[in-house]
Amino acid sequence: SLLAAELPGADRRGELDLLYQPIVSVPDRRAVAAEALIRWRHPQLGTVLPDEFVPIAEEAGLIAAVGGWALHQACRRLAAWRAEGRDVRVAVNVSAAQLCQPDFVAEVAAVLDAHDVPADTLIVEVGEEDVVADVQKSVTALAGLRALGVRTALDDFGTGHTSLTYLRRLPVDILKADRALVAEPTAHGGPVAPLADVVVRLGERLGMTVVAEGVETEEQLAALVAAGCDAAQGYLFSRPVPAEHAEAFFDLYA
Ligand code: G
Ligand code: G
Ligand code: MN
Ligand code: NA
Repeated sequence: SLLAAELPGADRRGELDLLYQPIVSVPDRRAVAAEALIRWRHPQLGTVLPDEFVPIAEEAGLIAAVGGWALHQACRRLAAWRAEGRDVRVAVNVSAAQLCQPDFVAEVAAVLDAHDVPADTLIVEVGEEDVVADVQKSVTALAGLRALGVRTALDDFGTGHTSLTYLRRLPVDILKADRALVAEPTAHGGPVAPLADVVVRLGERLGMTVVAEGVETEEQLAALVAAGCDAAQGYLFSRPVPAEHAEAFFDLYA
């Protein structure tokens, strides 16, 4: 395809970009992290979204290059924000092909070192469906990241095929409840959406922090707070925005 032919070198041509979406603790609504979301600014086609080009990158064997660019760029931004005294963490999305490369954990260690950022300020997100693709390799890589001090997150949770016994084995610190769960109607018009409520309790019982994705309304937020959710992300707080706009969400240390 045209995209597959043009993706090589998109990083060098300056066509890749990262937007950031704040993740806020609730109910206090304090921004605690920013998720980095990649965009390809194609000179003719305009903005190409990751759902379209990440699978192409994976098929063309380019995911290590694209993912490596995103990891570097996100850590550079994280280092700059922390140098300004901002109390922030950054979450990076990683696909299965990238996570399961034998040198991935070493690459993360090298990038953290190069930008001199504390490991516990980086969050690596991997999709539930990505983990299922190779559970053993994923567990090994996630455990390796954790051994570095990096935080790990299971993305899009509740829509894929992770069994509860697998979930128990996964070395993840954070459960990101997919926006489909958040959008579920509340029961009998009451305050609690049943599926989101169950995911919050599940995370609690497994000792994982729960982040609700795709929060768009105050009603959804209220239901999540009632359930005891730790953090939330979504258009209610902010769309994904350029770094210079995202930084305003983060407090400077006193
Ligand atoms: O930004 P948007 O909501 O359109 O993201 C859509 C999907 O693309 C999400 O599932 C997200 O995890 C994924 N994604 C965003 N940025 C990256 C990235 O840098 N690398 C990988 N592998 N996936 C990404
Ligand atoms: O799969 P992942 O969670 O990494 O991707 C996040 C995707 O969800 C991005 O494409 C982002 O643009 C999108 N997103 C973020 N917040 C909201 C929201 O409140 N509503 C909807 N519909 N999409 C959102
Ligand atoms: Mn994500
Ligand atoms: Na998600």
